[in-house]
Amino acid sequence: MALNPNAPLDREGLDEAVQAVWSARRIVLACHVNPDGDAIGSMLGLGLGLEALGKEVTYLSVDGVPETLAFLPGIEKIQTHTDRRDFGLGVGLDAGDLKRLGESAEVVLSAPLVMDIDHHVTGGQFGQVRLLDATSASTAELVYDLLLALGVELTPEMAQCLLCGVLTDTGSFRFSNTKPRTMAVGGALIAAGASPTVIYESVYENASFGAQKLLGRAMDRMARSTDGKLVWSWVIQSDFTEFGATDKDTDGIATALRAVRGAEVALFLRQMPSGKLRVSLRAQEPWDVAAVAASFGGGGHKLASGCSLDGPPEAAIAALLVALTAPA
Ligand SMILES: [Mn+2]
Repeated sequence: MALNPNAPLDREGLDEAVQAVWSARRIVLACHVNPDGDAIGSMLGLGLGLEALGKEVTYLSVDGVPETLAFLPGIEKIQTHTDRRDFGLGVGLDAGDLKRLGESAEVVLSAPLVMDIDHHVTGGQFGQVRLLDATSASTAELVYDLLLALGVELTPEMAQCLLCGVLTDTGSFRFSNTKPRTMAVGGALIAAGASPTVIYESVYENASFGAQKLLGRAMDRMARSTDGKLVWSWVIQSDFTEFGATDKDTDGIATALRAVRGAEVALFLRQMPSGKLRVSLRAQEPWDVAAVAASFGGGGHKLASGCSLDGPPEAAIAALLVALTAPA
């Protein structure tokens, strides 16, 4: 029954969220810094739905919209900043905590009623109204239920924005957070007019030439431990310059390292303009790369962490490998 995507899940906070929307005429929505497909997609999907209900909606993303998401309908509505403080409801989406809303946090908090919609539930919850579910694969799925509960009829535009959130946060239905209902909701969104093809091509087949060349350099430099469990690579400033690439263009490299058969921990180092090396560690169970990152003054989660080290890359890698293979 919970599979039925045409009825909202009986979620904690859903009734309060519906009441909050009905209580306000002017609503400000804000997503997190460095926004991803779920941040922008869930914000736009919700906003378009609220506009269909006659609400006046302001959309805030302090870091704007990444080029790969510029295809989403309604993208032109998004602002990086507003001076308005006359909102009846402030909503933060996909943020984890208030700090991740950046300067938008102050705008959201200026409203008499504040709502948190999120699937990151790690202690940073905020607002009087909370639509939170850590088992949901995406914030877009929570927004989907809210729109259903509000009686909004999904347009193809809303559906496209929400499916973008669902697809990007599940790695196109491949990650372990993909549940039967995730796919049921995906199906309902496609039935409402969303196009997975357009989303896929825009998000995943839209890399810059420089980004692909940089990936090639990193793959060429890739090395591994004798047992094959540790895989590493790096890029330095001259690589960025040679290919006209930016730091953003390194996004998929750690994942590509992890994709090597037998690899359990991927170390990816990228040199910043200051010369410092930023280290990304991506692991699978039972590794704990948070502890390794912490020993170098960094932090993160058990399976994904980061830290900064001084160069050169070869020496930094050697130090990291010692820390990784040291008996606990
Ligand atoms: Mn998300």
